[in-house]
Amino acid sequence: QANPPEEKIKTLDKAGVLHRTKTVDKGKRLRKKHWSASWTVLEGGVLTFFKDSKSSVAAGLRQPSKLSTPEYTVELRGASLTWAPKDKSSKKNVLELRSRDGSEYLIQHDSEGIINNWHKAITQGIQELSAD
Ligand code: I3S
Repeated sequence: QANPPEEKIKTLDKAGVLHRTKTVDKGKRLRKKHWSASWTVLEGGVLTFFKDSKSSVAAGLRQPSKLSTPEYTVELRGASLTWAPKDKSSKKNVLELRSRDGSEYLIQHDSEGIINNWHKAITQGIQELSAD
């Protein structure tokens, strides 16, 4: 059966484990990068990075409401996503997400296929929101 529109918005778009680090906090560049592997969820125009990967993955797959507190939530409305320039990281397959509030995040996965899928999904999320 068809879901009412308000429920459709909350449909899970994508979830998985990504490496990520925050580089700018509301316009203020952070001194050090702290990369960590984190369970990441794209849902309803919001990208959420959870604190750690392992416990969150197990809990989140069983019962999403039991997920640990998010470490960062990024509103995709007004955000932009690009491939990170080489000077931002020596790692391969790095995306740079800039949020409307002037924060920046690097997102990375060793698999080109996986990072390409995230690139598509986040870009689509941003476009859907700006179409409103
Ligand atoms: O921009 P940086 O300083 O080259 O970033 C690296 C550091 O965050 C480093 O931490 P330590 O300074 O504690 O070693 C990380 O381990 C590296 O991964 C960071 O560089 P990459 O190029 O991997 O983003």
